Amino acid sequence: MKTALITGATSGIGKSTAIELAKHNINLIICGRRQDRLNALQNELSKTVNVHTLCFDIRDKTAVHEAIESLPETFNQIEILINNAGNAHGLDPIQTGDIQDWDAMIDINVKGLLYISRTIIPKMIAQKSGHIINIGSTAGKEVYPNGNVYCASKHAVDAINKGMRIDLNKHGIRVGAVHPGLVETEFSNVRFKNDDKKADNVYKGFDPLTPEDIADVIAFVVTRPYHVNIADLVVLPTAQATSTILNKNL
Ligand code: NDP
Ligand code: 8X3
Repeated sequence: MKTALITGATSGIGKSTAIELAKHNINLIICGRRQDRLNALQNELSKTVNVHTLCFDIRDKTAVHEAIESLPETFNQIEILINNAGNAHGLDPIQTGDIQDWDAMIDINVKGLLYISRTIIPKMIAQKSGHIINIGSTAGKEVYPNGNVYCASKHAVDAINKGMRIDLNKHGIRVGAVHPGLVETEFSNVRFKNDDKKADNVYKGFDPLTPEDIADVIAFVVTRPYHVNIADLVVLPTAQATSTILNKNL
């Protein structure tokens, strides 16, 4: 049985991906900062597969390293890495953007993804197997109004995904990205700092993607035969034609 490490498994796309991969008999290392949620998910999924929890802040490179080094022998061979942890913080024009929000997005979405990848990739090279799925976004393909720094962080993920694929190709490690459009998760609650009414409005008036839709796609990607690498996949709700927030009244 393979083992997958999923960052950001306490909510949304990461949590749904854990549930979906368990159905495919993939053992799981689930990560996030909320241990209570990790415990609840572990209890739920342990009936089917082996589940280990790692509670750390992905911005903290020492914590990332220590968490991976703490893995017991049975979870030490990570074949699948789902780089999913991330969020938007704020939706402001560039001239009034909150610098703490900018730091958070760059530290989590870009540097955090790099820290965990840098810790795990050498192990994948040594074991001669690995598959990395980077969760980008349509915001990493096109910029939308007031999306500035979030979009920049996701453009960085797009570039890192391509760079990883080039560098790891000779080691036989598969690398690919899934870029979702609007998915109804806790994403907008975080973006709008728990203004839940505003967050709900993002998904009013159309059918957004669900986290299960993206989990389904990720499960498809990781269950392809070894010679197939899904390199770059954009997944939109049918109502969305391009990178934008459809509700203009936010
Ligand atoms: P959620 O807010 O529901 O989930 C975000 C996850 O990231 C949580 O599990 C959270 O865990 C984790 N996370 C956030 N900050 C940190 C941190 N500092 N350290 C460790 N973990 C962290 O959002 P989504 O599920 O929607 O987002 C998942 C990914 O999908 C993100 O990369 C996002 O950019 C991307 N995406 C989302 C879209 C959407 O419309 N929802 C569309 C396109 C891409 P915890 O708080 O417990 O640490
Ligand atoms: C998340 C999609 O459009 O809300 O990456 O920024 S969006």
